[in-house]
Amino acid sequence: MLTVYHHNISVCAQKVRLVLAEKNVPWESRHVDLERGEQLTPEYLRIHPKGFVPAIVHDGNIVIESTLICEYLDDVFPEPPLKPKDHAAIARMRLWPKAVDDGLHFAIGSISHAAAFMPYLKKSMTVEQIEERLKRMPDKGRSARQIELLHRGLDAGFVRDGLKLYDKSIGEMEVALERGPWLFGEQFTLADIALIPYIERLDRLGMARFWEPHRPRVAAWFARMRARPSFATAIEAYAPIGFSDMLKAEGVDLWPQVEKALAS
Ligand SMILES: N[C@@H](CCC(=O)N[C@@H](CS)C(=O)NCC(=O)O)C(=O)O
Repeated sequence: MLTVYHHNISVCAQKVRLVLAEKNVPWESRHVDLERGEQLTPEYLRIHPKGFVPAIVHDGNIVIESTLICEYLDDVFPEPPLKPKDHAAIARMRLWPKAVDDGLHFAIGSISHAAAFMPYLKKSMTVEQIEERLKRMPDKGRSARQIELLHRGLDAGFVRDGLKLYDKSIGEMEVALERGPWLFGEQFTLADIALIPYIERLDRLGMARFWEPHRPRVAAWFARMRARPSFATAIEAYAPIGFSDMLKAEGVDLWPQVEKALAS
């Protein structure tokens, strides 16, 4: 029995759903309502003490942290394998999920909040009300960052750093894709799964110019990824439309601001 605690547009949850879809493993869904703070209930904190999605419970065993969950699922459900065979190659492949955990995850959170989530909240709340709510967050460092996002948007220093990190990482993807259709050559691996939600989110935010038109291999990789049945099952089915699509729908183009941040 496999239960997955997830959220429809969480990038980390998307990775786990992608692995499950690639392996065609049945699972039971527990959607955690992050907007209503369900991740902080005592029941959920018993599963994930940090109050994050995703988490899985497999035959009574709890596994947390999306990268570790993906690895676990690949070990327990080996077909089709999502890792190379050779140990040295596995270590190199793991540099991609590590890059996500070391920086891109933080970056996409900041960029998404600055570009779309904060403007979305501002539609129903005043800046003062949002600030009041953010001040109540238990993690004071995070609270301070969110307040900075609220006021400075894409101009906040750590958002600029996130945009620059993305630019560098997408440049590295373009180079890696010289060797084959996937990040690790001919084989589709956990490296592709680790990155796709983070590229998909940028696309939804209207920031495809990170790779279009000057990084054609990344563009082709993204198109190949979107054509896989797992993309429809694990990503599109859960978020046909979300507030990350708001900018495109409203015709807002943040690219001039992104370009300015990248040049700063
Ligand atoms: N390193 C963790 C990060 C998990 C994480 O940041 N999850 C976000 C959604 S993508 C979350 O649950 N946020 C809830 C919150 O911020 O309260 C992982 O990869 O699983």
